[in-house]
Amino acid sequence: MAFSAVWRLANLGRHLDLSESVNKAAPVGSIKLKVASEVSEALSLGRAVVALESTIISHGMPYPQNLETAKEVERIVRENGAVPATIAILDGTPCVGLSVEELERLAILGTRAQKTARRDIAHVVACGGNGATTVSATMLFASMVHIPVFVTGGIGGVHRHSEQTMDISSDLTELGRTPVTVVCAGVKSILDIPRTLEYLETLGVCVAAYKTNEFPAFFTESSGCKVSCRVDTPEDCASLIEASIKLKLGTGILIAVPIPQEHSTSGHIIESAIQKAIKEAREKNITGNAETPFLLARVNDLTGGASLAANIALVKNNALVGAKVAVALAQLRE
Ligand code: PSU
Ligand code: MN
Repeated sequence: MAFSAVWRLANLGRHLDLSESVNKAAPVGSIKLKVASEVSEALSLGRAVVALESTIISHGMPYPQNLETAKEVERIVRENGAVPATIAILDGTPCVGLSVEELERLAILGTRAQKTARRDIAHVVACGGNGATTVSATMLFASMVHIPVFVTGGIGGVHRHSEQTMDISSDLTELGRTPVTVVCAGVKSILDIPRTLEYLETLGVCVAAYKTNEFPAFFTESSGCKVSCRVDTPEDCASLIEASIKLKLGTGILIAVPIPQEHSTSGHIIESAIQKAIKEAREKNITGNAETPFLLARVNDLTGGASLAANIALVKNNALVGAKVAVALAQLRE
């Protein structure tokens, strides 16, 4: 087993000098949290670590592309000088840093793993289940062990028609309460992008766009929505993160990186597939946490795999940027 430590959260505070805000989030008592030896070593030495989520593996992509992408993303993080820490709950134990066998297990489980947002964590732990963590749950575990940077493809947001459904992803509220920086390619246009940005403003979340003034729209580079903060280098990102932490703002940061231009050409074809998939979801009454996985899979079918290819390309690009940000942050703190 690749784990040097089975840390008890109650003790973790002493080992890692968890801040008050983290202790508040951490259950006190005998819940175990497994941290891979490579990750705990890097954390204790102040080296760069990048957290990665697991719902993108189980629910975001089909097998075997999910496994190939997960491994490739970890490789890119390593190649750029950081240690990857994919986060999931396995047999009821929250794990920070997975072995290749564990990544395979999750990838094969696919949607049989439970999609685990913050609200689901206690249930999955209590029944000893396998939980693939969404952005909200991944942020929470990353903050418990003090990993400041987290890379994914896209986050959840305010859904279209939310004025009727109240469907607003807990990823947004987590960004408002947990000090972790999420590097992503924006939110998909399956969501309501302007409302997502409004909601993040309400929650006090800094939204920064990487090398652009506009919030990207996942499959395409621009959404038509301006952001108030632009960052042009990993060092810019590191300074922003450090300032936010030193100010004890307690909120997360969203760094939105546009999809590389060569992969964004199919964006408009994908957009019409999205419209069709949303209509189908309405007709089939697919709502709640089933909606995002349904739309992702359906859009992939409708585009003959083009959306999956673009998704994989942008996740890899985010891993590259995120690793560089984590390295720049570690250097800033030396
Ligand atoms: N967006 C993607 N791919 C994904 C997700 C979002 O392009 O796999 C996943 C992430 O794990 C995110 C979650 O945290 O969906 C949001 O789900 P919901 O909309 O149910 O909150
Ligand atoms: Mn939802």
